[in-house]
Amino acid sequence: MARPKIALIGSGMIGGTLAHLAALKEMGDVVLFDIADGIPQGKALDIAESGPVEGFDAALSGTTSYEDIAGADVCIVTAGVPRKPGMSRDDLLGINLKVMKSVGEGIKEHAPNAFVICITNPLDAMVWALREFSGLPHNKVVGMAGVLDSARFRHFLSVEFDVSMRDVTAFVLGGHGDTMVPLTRYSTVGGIPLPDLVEMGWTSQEKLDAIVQRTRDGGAEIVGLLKTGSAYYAPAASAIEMAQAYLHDQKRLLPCAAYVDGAYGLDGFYVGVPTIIGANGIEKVIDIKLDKDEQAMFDKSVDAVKGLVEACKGIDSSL
Ligand code: TXD
Repeated sequence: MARPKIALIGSGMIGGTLAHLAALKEMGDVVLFDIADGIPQGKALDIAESGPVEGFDAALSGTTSYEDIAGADVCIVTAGVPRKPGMSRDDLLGINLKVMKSVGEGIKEHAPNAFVICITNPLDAMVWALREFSGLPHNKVVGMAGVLDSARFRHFLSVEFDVSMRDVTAFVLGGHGDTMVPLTRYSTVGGIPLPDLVEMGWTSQEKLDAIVQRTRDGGAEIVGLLKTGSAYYAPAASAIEMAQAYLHDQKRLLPCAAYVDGAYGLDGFYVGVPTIIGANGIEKVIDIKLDKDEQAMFDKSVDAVKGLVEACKGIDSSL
């Protein structure tokens, strides 16, 4: 059987890291696409030349032509401009909306059967726009944010509790932004919910609140340190986990920016929710019960995303 084909639209910091991880994990053959001629070709060749050392057989190529993504099984979209210090995700809206239009049209024409994972910010609005421009089924177009946000939450928790991060699970809902909703009630260490751990005296409410806030600010913290761009190792690893869930029909329960129609009282809207990812893309949206405070935070987050989607419609009248 032929190897799966993975098209990476955008070959910048995350795109290059995605290509490297996909090759190391032997997920399939990788095509790097970018409008900056030379970058995708150079990164593809550099990673391919690590193959003999690492011992992988994946074929890698770089291109500036959409024809080369033909028949891709998975497309991961990072094309656009990343956030610079002092710039909010929303500032990126106008620039990246235009990028989503060209990417959506390229995917529609050349890879209409692909599972498409959008990473470009502002995430929840961009994944919505990409779906609109590509016309692909909603279950095949999804945004990556929740896996990254909960990975950050898990990392901070594992350091606070001094336990392996393998034993920490975390749940993050809502939009990828300052209004994201880390759910402490559904986050656990070895199956013990975080509020119980506070009661047991393993940590304090103040410390837990600080970790929740640090999770919300996780992207900005990295931007502030790097100064010349945003995070790329953890974002790439997170999207790879989603791609693998699809390619291997793993039925993973992962938080993603998915199209929600019916659940959470929403009618046809992209926002971060727990989903099942398998061979049919987003196979299910898990509608969990929220208490009053959580619902209020979720509503606030949904409103923030709604504002962005309306702004997109104001910029591009075809939406
Ligand atoms: O959780 C998340 N979703 C995120 C999102 C976490 C971290 C970063 N996140 C966002 O991902 C970030 O705000 C950006 O919007 C994207 C990509 O971040 P990256 O760090 O990879 O940005 P780069 O290095 O600038 O790469 C972007 C590439 C660059 O090579 C451009 O030449 C290319 O995109 N680009 C295009 N490619 C194809 N087509 C078009 N139109 C295009 N425009 C720019």
